[in-house]
Amino acid sequence: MTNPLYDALFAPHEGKSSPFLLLAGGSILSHAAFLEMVDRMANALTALGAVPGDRVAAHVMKSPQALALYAACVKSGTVFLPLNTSYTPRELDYFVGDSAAKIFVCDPSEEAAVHDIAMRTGAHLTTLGADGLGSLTELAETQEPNFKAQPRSLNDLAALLYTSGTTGRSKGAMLTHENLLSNAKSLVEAWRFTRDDVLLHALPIFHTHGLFVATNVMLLAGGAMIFLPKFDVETVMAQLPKATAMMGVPTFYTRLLEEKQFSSDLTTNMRLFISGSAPLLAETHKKFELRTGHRILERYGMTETSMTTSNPYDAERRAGTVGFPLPGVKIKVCDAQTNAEMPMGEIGVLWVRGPNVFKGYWNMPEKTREELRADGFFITGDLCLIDEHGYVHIVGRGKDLIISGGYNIYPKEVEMFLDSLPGVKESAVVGAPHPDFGESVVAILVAEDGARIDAATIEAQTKDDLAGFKRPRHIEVVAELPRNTMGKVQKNQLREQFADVFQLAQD
Ligand code: MCA
Ligand code: AMP
Repeated sequence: MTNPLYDALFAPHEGKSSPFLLLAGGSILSHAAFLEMVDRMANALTALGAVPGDRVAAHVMKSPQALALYAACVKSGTVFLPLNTSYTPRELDYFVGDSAAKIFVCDPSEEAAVHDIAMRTGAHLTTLGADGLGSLTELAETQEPNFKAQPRSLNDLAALLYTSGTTGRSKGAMLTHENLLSNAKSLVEAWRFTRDDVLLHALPIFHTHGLFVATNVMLLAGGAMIFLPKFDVETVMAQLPKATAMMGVPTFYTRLLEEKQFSSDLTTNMRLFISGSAPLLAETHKKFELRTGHRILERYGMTETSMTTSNPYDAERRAGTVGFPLPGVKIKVCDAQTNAEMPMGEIGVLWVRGPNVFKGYWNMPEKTREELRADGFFITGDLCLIDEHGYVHIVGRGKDLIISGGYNIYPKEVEMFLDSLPGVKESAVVGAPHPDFGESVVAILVAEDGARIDAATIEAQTKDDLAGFKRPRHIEVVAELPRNTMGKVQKNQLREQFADVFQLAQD
């Protein structure tokens, strides 16, 4: 038996001195050196008691060692569970507990704050910092630099990625070796990646975009990555001339366009700019082409499905569309109420089927049945239409979701937190257009009878418990929320009412 992901993504590079990670400060980590790190790390995980199938939760900053941890999970047959670095201990508690993680890797600075979580859930706590140091790497350094890849089947889990849900409770999407491998293969081909490519990697590695779309594609193609800790516009501009491709969320592109010095002189070596995770405004697409001569290639996907559609590499990349289904992926557009397939050109909910579609939600069979049908189609909740040329347009969301700078926020989760604060009777959370993040969070609150609440106090109360990107950036206290005759809060009315708050704040 083999290990499908390891065999395809990592094994071909064993012993190769080819560059893999080009790091800030100029040092280069070869494929061979990276794989040696992976073997030591896999031995360390085993020494800590992890066996194939166990979940390894990672709340760690981006570093070569953090990437090696992902690879070590693949090689040891354990299930990698990456967690957004901005999650607070309150949020981490749920993920570590729900997944019954065997190992919980955290940043050394938060060890004391999450100690109780590990005690309560029975996870073994170990540390890894942004500098690559911590108790996990200390243990890894004492281990042998060889580890035999553990046998796995295509249907075995490789990763568990939590995505928030409309009910306010996050769902763990179970991703198999086949899901990740089939998608990486499609993308390498669709986007023509080869070993000559150098990808500018400024995305976080705890989500599908930076981890699977970017990293798996580069591993399969055999190229190198300029591996930056985060998106910093100055650094990105300085590194662009050395890169051939970049993947980013729309905020990357709008931030680059805001820089006067950003010009085609910096992009002559580039062959491809890719955007996804949130809608790229047609206006940004056009401005980018005017400035650089490059037409950004927009694609569309989800944690549950990895990538499903992409604009073409060779044919026309159409602004405001996400292109065509990838090879092997079947899509259809269905009526939200009847599930009947819609005629071409009409708006409905996008359904997806293919080897890329996940196995279901961890420990949530009912939720899985609701969204992943017996015939293999996954109901994305995104509203789209397919035009007469076959291009898919994402025109909205059937789900109550805000996407801020590429991060998803489910209003229900924030509302549940706000409702629990002293003096708050109820709340409604909506997204409003934001010049930098695309969309951002607005909270509208009603005080309990006789209580006084104000925006500043509420804001302060969100600091310790809500990840930064989820925190409302505008808070309004009102006498009552608008409701329809059925008593349902009229979110569309609130969205309209607060549509300008971030624009006005900028003027
Ligand atoms: C950071 N902050 C944010 C965001 N990011 N607030 C709202 N939305 C955000 N996205 C807040 C922090 O909490 C902090 O707040 C302040 O901004 C500065 O933090 P910093 O880390 O310096 O922020 P930044 O460097 O400006 O980050 C913005 C960013 C980053 C570069 C756009 O968010 C980013 O890299 N986003 C990529 C997300 C991504 O990879 N998504 C893929 C999901 P305070 O000052 O109050 O503390 S996968 C997916 O969606 C599917 C599968 C797909 O199709 O790809
Ligand atoms: P996540 O659950 O974090 O994987 O985010 C997936 C969601 O991001 C999708 O359901 C879409 O709503 C959105 N998304 C991803 N790519 C695009 C895109 N190119 N255009 C519009 N929305 C997108």
